[in-house]
Amino acid sequence: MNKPHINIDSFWLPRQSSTLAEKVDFGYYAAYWTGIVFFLLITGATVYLVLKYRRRTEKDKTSPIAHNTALEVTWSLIPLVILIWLFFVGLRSYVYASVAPAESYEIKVTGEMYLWTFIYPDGTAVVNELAVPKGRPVKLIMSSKDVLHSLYIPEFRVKQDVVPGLYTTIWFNATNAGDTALLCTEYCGSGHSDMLATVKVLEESDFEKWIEQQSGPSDLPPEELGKLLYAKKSCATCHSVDGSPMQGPTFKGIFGRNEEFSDGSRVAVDENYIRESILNPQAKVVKGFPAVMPTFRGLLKDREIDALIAYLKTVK
Ligand code: HEC
Ligand SMILES: [Cu+2]
Repeated sequence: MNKPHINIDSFWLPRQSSTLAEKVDFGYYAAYWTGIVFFLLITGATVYLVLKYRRRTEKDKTSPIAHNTALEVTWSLIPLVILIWLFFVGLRSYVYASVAPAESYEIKVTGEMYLWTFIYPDGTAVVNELAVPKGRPVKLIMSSKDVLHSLYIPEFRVKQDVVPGLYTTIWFNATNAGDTALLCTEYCGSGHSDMLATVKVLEESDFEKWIEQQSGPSDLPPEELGKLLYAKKSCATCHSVDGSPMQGPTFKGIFGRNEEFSDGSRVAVDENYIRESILNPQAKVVKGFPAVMPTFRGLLKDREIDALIAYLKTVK
């Protein structure tokens, strides 16, 4: 599988790909340059004064200056004004990021160990791929099925915890067509670093087409549709087809295999067992593997499950 990647075009920060990014970066660079200028002023003055007024002879004495009101007022007021300005720079983008426009396109997001599911207004559910229209506000309404996760899209400068039993939201308006990365940024377990998704920013017309295509082109033979779904629905993050063990057992030679479960029982893999494994994965847990497979109930249509079964039969 291709790992989603982040476009970098400056030394400190990723590419700006949302309307928020510019505002956040302005705040970042305002604080950054303020820091640099004052560092140079203060250490510069310190070094200069230490050298200039160093004690040269035994008789050298500093003149008895207690204070200098004009100087002290100046060096207090200027930083005060700068700090107040920085506060408003931050406040402005915070408010902008907090309030989604009323006409936002809403997508539901579920985080779980270790994948992301995105559910569109028409009920289309997509795993580990978030397609969004370019130039239109999108609001994510997020929750977690298990532990604390956090959704982070660096190029959009948005980040928010995803919490079980609670809805949190973020919104963005994407400005660059193309792919970028979405990641989980709250350590959530052994598969945390695989909890990645691709964000696809599409032109409005391509976006409509993408939504239509999600259940797969209807004229594909079942094995091919199954192969497509294996990659698209994230099965590939946990199941290999070449025999190598990942989070879950390999699909190589799965059909007809005599599988042993953690309770010691056995079953020969057939259509019903595969269907059950997809819809109710905890019913039979393969020996030697943790019971971490998420259920795909409600996320795969019957036609898609049939296609996956047809594909698994071909993986020898
Ligand atoms: C987060 C990782 C993960 C994802 C994603 C995942 N699985 Fe699994 N799967 C597992 C694990 C772990 C097991 C073994 C434990 C168990 O049986 O529950 C398993 C078991 C299975 C089994 C039984 C395998 C056997 O050898 O008996 C099937 C079939 C299966 N998964 C199909 C799928 C399909 C199809 C998808 C995609 C739609 C998928 N899985 C996505 C982790 C995952
Ligand atoms: Cu996570």
